[in-house]
Amino acid sequence: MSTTGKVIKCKAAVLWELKKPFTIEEVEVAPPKAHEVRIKVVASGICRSDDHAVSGSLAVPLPVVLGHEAAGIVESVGEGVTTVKPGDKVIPLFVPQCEKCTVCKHPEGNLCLKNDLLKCQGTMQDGSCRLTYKGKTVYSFLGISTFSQYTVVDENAVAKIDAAAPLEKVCLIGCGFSTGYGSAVKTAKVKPGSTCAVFGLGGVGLSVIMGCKVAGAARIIGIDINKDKFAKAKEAGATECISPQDFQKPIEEVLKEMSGGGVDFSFEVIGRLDTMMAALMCCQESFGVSVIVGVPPGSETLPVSPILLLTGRTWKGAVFGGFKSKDSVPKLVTDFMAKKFSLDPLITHILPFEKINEGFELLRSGKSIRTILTF
Ligand code: CND
Ligand code: ZN
Ligand code: ZN
Repeated sequence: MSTTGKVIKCKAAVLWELKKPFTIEEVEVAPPKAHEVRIKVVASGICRSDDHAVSGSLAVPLPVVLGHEAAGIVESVGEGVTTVKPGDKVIPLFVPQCEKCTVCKHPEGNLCLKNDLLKCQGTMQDGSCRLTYKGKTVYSFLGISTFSQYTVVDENAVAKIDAAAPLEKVCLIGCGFSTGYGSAVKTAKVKPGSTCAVFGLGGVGLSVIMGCKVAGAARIIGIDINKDKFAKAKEAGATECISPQDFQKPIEEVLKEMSGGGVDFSFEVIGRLDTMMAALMCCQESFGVSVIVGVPPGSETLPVSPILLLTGRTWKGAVFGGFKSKDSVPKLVTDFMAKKFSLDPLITHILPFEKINEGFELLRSGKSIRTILTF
């Protein structure tokens, strides 16, 4: 029996309170309105940004259904939708691409003004929500809420992908892989023969390393306090790995010595202010480029000496690796299918969706890179 046009009752992981476990609830998912798409989620990765929302360091309205790194199949579409149809394999986009705003029209910009990342209102683009629990509003996360068997997204926040793509792998193209890889190849524009330093060897950090390698970096130095991450980092392309805890002096000094005066490119892929400073300071003072990838606690700021930039360093950052989402995601999936990169080094655990709390514990304890939840 077709579900088109009807409310779907299904399971979703609801976060009712900060710092508490998710509970699996039966929620109602409204049909898509005009220019919206309802998706049957097939796989969703767990990214640290989801955990930042659980801890409160990324402020979101509650109750909420989190999740922003997924792949699924279109169940039905609202009026006027032309770019996807029921049955299409798709990846929801936590940064939309409306094609109409000043950012979308700019050749380099990717943070479409329709995004919900900066305000975190927890709604669809029209200001309302499609998920409810016993009739009461459940907020959306970044417009896509993928920890649910079904979700509704705006048409500009979903990309059709290759029908042969394995969804339980390419879901990582929805965030972790693209964010890291793009930070290296697109935001930093890593050059052949260069030396790179990558702070934080989680799923996003490993993807930065893969990008540095593809761009032809000669040395890729991985930095993490958890040495269990070193083996995977080397598998992804790191040439050496170090822990700040093994040195008496600040890690930026260690990296300057290792690189003969400063690295060409550095990446902060943790989300801490102290490592953002260390990453900035370890890059060469005249031509070094430092990229912020990690999401810092929203309320915190850094005192920075402008001299650090006056000498010629470049300090930048990017969301979703600087990629224009709707244009780039299908191409990244095509590249994956052509074996231009592998997602296997990122996937350490696969769990049924109901075990979502176990998946978050694996992330918090440093035991996983990416856990993929299957629905
Ligand atoms: P994950 O937690 O898997 O990795 C972080 C790594 O940093 C872990 O291996 C830690 O051991 C390590 N670490 C923690 N503290 C330190 C420290 N003081 N010194 C050195 N290493 C340390 O996280 P992830 O890879 O999923 O995400 C990384 C960051 O990227 C995180 O802040 C997340 O919110 C952010 C992000 C950004 C974007 C974007 O669009 N810019 C998208 N998704 C995630
Ligand atoms: Zn993410
Ligand atoms: Zn736009």
